[in-house]
Amino acid sequence: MAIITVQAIAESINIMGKRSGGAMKERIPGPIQEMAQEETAAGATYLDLNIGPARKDGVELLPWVVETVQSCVDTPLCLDTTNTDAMAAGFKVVKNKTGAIMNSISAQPERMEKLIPVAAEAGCNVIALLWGPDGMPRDSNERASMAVDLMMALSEAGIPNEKMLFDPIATPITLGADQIASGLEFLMMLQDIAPGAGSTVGLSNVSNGVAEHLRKYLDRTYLIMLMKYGIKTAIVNAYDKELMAICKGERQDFVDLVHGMMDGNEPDSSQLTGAALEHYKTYKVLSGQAVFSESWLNL
Ligand code: THG
Repeated sequence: MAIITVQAIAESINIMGKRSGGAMKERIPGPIQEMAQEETAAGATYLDLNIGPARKDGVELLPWVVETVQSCVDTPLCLDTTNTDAMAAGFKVVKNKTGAIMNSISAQPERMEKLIPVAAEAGCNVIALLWGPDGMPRDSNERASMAVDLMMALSEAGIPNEKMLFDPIATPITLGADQIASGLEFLMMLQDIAPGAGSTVGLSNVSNGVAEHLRKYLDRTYLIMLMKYGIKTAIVNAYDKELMAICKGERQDFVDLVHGMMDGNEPDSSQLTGAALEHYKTYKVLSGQAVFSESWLNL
């Protein structure tokens, strides 16, 4: 089988993060610059700079974070905030605008109105988040209809499909495997909806609420499942070396195992050991063939 890779959008420069959050609030460049260098060295294609809602000082904070990072690395940036004024202010100082990502435009009319002109002007890539006026889509059809709305509005502004990254919104395994299946189903439909468009997902959403030491197993196997349907980018923890190896196409044996199972080929699990067995058990849970509990790897 052909080698598949995923462009990693490194998630750790984040207002909620231990190292980066305090540094952002206090405007201390050092920790943020170190993280930018570490994430870049780990193989990140983009650096997500997430200031959250930043209601008070976002228009000042995001440009500061952008300039802080740009002064030490050339890695393309992914600006992540729900504050539309901060997003516009951040893009003003981005050096490589056409290589950057706006994270994100959702299917909420006021966000579309404010941000689409900013994205069109910058010529950047855009994450089209499938989150509507009524919140989270319930199934793949609702995802498809939101995707059509977003694609039409982006196209009208002159943004080509190739600059769009659709995010079907990953949901935690604790909410059940049906929602996970519906996100995957949407990815299967994407090239019919928006030919040439890309995709992304906040990977670690899948393991939200699960004990910290177990999260990485869910994230890694889920990424391999997304790769079957051509996920182009993913927002990931670049400090997880094994996950980055999957992104870089260096774990072909595990990709073949999980994709084989997705095609209905049941391996002889008594022959599996180590990480292969972990992927096997985790796939069973993520696909809904086994019920999720925090002891899934021990069963
Ligand atoms: N889709 C899109 N953008 C997104 C998300 C998405 N942006 C935000 C989020 N989801 C993805 N980013 C993160 C960033 C950090 C963590 C998870 C997702 C995270 N942080 C550590 C934790 O909570 O354990 C804390 C790290 C620390 O303390 O340093 O998990 O879905 N388009």
